[in-house]
Amino acid sequence: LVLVFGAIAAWNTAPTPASAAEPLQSLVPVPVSVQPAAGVTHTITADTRIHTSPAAHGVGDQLAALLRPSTGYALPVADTTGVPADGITLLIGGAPASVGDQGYQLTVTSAAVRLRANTPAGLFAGVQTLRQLLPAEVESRTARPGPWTVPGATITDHPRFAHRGAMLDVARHFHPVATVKRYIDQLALYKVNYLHLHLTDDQGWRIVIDSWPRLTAHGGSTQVGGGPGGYYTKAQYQEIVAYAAARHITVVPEVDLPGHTNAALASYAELNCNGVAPALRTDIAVGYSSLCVSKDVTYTFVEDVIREIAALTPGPYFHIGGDEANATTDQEYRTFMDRVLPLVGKYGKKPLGWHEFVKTTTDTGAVAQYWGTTTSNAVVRNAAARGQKVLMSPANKAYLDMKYHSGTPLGLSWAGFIEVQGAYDWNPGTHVDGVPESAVLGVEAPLWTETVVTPAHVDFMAFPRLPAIAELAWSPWSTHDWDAFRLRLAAQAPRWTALGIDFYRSPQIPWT
Ligand code: TNX
Repeated sequence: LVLVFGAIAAWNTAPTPASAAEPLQSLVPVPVSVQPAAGVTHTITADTRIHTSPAAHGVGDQLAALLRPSTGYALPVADTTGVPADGITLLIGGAPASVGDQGYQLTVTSAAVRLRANTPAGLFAGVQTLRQLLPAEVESRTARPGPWTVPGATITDHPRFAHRGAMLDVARHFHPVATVKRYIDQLALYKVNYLHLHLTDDQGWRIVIDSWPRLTAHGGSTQVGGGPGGYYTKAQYQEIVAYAAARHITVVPEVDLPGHTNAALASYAELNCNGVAPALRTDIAVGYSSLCVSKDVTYTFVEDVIREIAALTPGPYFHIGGDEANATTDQEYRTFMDRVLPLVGKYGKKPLGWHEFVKTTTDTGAVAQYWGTTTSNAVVRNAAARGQKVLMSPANKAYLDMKYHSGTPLGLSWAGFIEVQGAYDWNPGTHVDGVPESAVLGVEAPLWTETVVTPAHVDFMAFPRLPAIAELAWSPWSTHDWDAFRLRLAAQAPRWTALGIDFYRSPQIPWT
């Protein structure tokens, strides 16, 4: 009996909290296909070995590192050329073609666990599924009693969208490397594969640019509310990029241009049309600042910044911001983008930006990030008609900085309150008129940080909405079912607790 995704939806029509406790029915994001092997389980023991094909060795080491602290087992990882009869085997190759370059097939029998994919990224995604099939205590960093039992099944899975993103605003409040790494770990568990870092804004510039050192020395010295701010050295930034890459997450750097630039304008008087540097700002107003579009030094500055950051960026995108440029006229905005977008290409990157910018270019490699609150938008509709791709981040659905309800202690509410069901119940492939699924590159959940200061704040705003958005980005729409999702989400909570994630206990979810 093969339960394809349609059958899973049917299977979940009469869910009970007891059935949701079954790990095969508790996966987030829900897989494409789950075929349970009734009555079969596999138990990881002190004797379990991890066998890997050579290209899978790195993911095997990551699986072992994940399992060793809680199990207390040695879990040696060794290369194999065959398919051993026992233990956990990770193989590159031999997965069905349907899983593509990001999917995997996981087979659990009483004798063995076998995970196959066509790429290390696919294997890594499969490891996240295996992780969720183990008891939540597997997330503990100290030894737990187990038993470490996995339900028998064959799971065949691949993502709906290639681009599954999250954004962290490190400009409004600076978030140190450790906080970003913690977020990366959380993203990996839900198969998110892009981390967009909003590195610059009116209140702070957060990455060293060697040719313009005052950007961080002065422009990085404060933040919203007037705290000390901070910034990443290039070495620290590279540490983040490498940490993400090891988890198959690509960092997208954003330098917000030409607005949202007060920190740069305050650092260098010559970037201002009047030649006068404004004071640093620690309030949360938007739309008042702009680089001087008519000065050549502006483009020297922008090219230096793009060149230096592109050199630290293995990924394909450079995010140029482009939002809320209310201090420039439409013509100035176009003049600016006409000069800046080619610079992104000059340094080997594709331009990504908040959707406004895409009105200035017909480049089909340019990606528009939709952040509007309506389902009809001429800029993105026209972009899709021209063959450009859209990244979906509708503010009234996907913004993790919106309050859950009027009493939420953190967050803003300009795009509305977003409870868990609101974050989950929309379809990225049909959300905006004239932007069909084929024009949608993926989905991103942005976390702006005007009110988000600590790692606990990040946890509270991201959980449980981040997993909801991650499921929209990964799982086929045919699996979409709020009644089933809320039970699967509830079953994730013990895992968050084991990970030390202090989540919002939404009354919409039957937490156990
Ligand atoms: C709008 S969304 C902004 C940000 C704010 C955010 C707060 C967008 C492209 N710009 O500058 O931080 O709202 O929710």
